[in-house]
Order: sequence, then structure tokens, then C-alpha cells
Amino acid sequence: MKRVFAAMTFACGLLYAGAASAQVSLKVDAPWVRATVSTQAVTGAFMQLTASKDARLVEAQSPVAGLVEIHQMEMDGNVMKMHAVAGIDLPAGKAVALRPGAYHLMLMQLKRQIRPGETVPVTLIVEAKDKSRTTMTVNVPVRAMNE
Ligand SMILES: [Cu+2]
Repeated sequence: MKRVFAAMTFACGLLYAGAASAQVSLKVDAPWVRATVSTQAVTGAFMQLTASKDARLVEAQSPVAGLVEIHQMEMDGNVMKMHAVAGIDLPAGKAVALRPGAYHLMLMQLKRQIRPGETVPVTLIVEAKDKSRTTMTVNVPVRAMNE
């Protein structure tokens, strides 16, 4: 009996080790997408991301957009410009804000109008330092354009 118990403990130890090296868990707070008018092909998605360990947001996708880019907005002289970046670093336990005027997700090639009150699925792909990837889909509420 004692031997069986020891064997079980060992097995649990292995499982635990597996869990400890497992993927990053990602917390998403206050996500929102800016609503569009019917002719608009592009909009922004914003949220606060906190990763359980050092990671990097490397990709995002949404079924309503042909392409989602990770963007940064910066002052270039006195003009605000945005450009695509390869990713956003997410230091362990630190909340990183994606907000208007800074980092954001750009939903491009929109397939339809995005209306206030609906939610839009956005899939986030985060890469840990060991290159393992975690995928998480968030249902993101849509807010009116003037918010
Ligand atoms: Cu942008």
C-alpha cells in the first residue's frame, strides 16, 4: 500500500511539473471595440492585458476583419501617426494598456459594420519566452464612436 502511494505521489509530481512549465495565462480587462459607420473598413480594439509570466502579444485575429494588425500610435513631430509593430511585450504580472493614442489592435478589411451593443470575437495569440503559444478568444463589446 505504501508503495502504491509513493508511485501515485510521483505521478502527481510529474503532472505538477507539466503544469508549472505550461503556457502563459492571460487576463484581459475592459476590452472594447470602436463602432463603425457602414462605409468604414478599419476600427480599433482596446483592452488591458496582464500575462502570468513574461510573454509577448504576437498576433490577433477576428472573424469580422480580414486582417488584424498590432499598432502603436506615436507623435512624429507634432503629428500623431500609427504604424504596425511585430508585437507588444507583456512583462509578468504587469498590466499593459492598449488604448486610443497608444498601442491598439487595428481591425482592418472589415467584413461588415460594427454596431454599438454587439460583441465581436477577438483572438489573441501570446508567445512565451520558450516560444510556446497561448491562444485566447475574448468577446469584445462594441462602443459608440464618440466614446
Ligand atoms: Cu491603428
